[in-house]
Amino acid sequence: MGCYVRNLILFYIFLASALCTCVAYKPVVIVHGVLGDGNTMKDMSDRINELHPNTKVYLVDRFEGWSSLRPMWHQVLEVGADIMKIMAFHPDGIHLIGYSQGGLLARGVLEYFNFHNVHTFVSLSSPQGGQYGTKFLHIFFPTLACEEAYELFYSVVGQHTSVGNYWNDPHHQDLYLKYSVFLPYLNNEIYSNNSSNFKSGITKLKKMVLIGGPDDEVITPWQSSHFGYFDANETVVEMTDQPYYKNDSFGLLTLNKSGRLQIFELSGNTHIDWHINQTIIDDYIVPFLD
Ligand SMILES: *[C@@H]1O[C@H](CO)[C@@H](O)[C@H](O)[C@H]1NC(C)=O
Ligand SMILES: *[C@@H]1O[C@H](CO)[C@@H](O)[C@H](O)[C@H]1NC(C)=O
Ligand SMILES: *[C@@H]1O[C@H](CO)[C@@H](O)[C@H](O)[C@H]1NC(C)=O
Ligand SMILES: *[C@@H]1O[C@H](CO)[C@@H](O)[C@H](O)[C@H]1NC(C)=O
Ligand SMILES: *[C@@H]1O[C@H](CO)[C@@H](O)[C@H](O)[C@H]1NC(C)=O
Ligand SMILES: CC(=O)N[C@H]1CO[C@H](CO)[C@@H](O)[C@@H]1O
Repeated sequence: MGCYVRNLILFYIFLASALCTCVAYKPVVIVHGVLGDGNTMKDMSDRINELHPNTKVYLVDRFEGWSSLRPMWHQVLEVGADIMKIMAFHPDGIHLIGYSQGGLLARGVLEYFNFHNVHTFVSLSSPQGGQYGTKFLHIFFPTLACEEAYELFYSVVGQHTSVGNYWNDPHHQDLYLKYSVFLPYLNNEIYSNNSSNFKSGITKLKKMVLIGGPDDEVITPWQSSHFGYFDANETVVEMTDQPYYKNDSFGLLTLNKSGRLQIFELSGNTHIDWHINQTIIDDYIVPFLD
């Protein structure tokens, strides 16, 4: 009888530890925005831990401040190498959150390091479709006119800035495709040896969550956060009407068709609000970090 009780207790201990492993939340990596640093994402990290106790959260601390303007591929390779090391510690998978430029950087990591083990990718008001707007431009280049920025960005020199890498001038698409070394490749708008790898990095995600909204004021058009973008008349073409969506060039259609693409349009947030607004963290981000 004593032995039976002991075995029963051992069994419950075994069961409890098995359950503990089951409910453990996957680690989360957060990529900060342009001009930001790891610490700017600390509130989000703290809140994730309040709601999902014991979650290991890694804040990317590379390319902080002005160095966030370094070329996108350079940042993708360095940050990606860090994230690969984190993944090696967590073979059951991780979640990835990118805010603003950090969301585009994170997409670059997912596509380039297509053997990643990311389950949920959250893109928080990121210029996924590119950027063409005065307010954003003037944060870095106060005297440059939006209409003329292409002359700087669509050049070999201009491509040495992150902003140039995703500057998407709807009136100069020929130059965009000719000079931009980043966004058209990431979108597989230009076919390359890497195209099918890039796509597989997206289609293996369990979930992609896109968050953005009309009061952003910095991401222009704001629909870029949802893969929508300007046509030649500066009319916004929604994601589902974009050629790269319709021909599934990098996997968005595949994600959507299988119910793995979640899009949230939220009003009342300017660009600097997204990562500190607790409603957004609680209701639109944390539920996907299981
Ligand atoms: C998909 O559409 C893009 C336009 O965004 C085009 O550049 C690309 O060549 C197309 N790819 C395929 C495989 O049709
Ligand atoms: C792409 O791959 C093909 C075949 O493997 C190779 O011949 C070609 O040189 C590659 N192109 C580039 C730009 O690496
Ligand atoms: C832009 O507007 C003009 C005139 O309204 C129209 O003819 C043209 O087809 C439009 N172009 C696009 C890309 O929608
Ligand atoms: C994809 O997403 C859009 C908008 O989020 C939705 O309207 C559409 O029905 C979805 N499904 C497919 C197969 O495109
Ligand atoms: C936070 O976001 C929610 C959802 O968009 C919005 O309704 C609310 O006004 C925002 N709150 C603050 C303080 O910005
Ligand atoms: C951006 C990128 O990944 N470029 C690589 C694509 O593949 C070729 C080789 O096929 C590499 O040389 C590029 O660096």
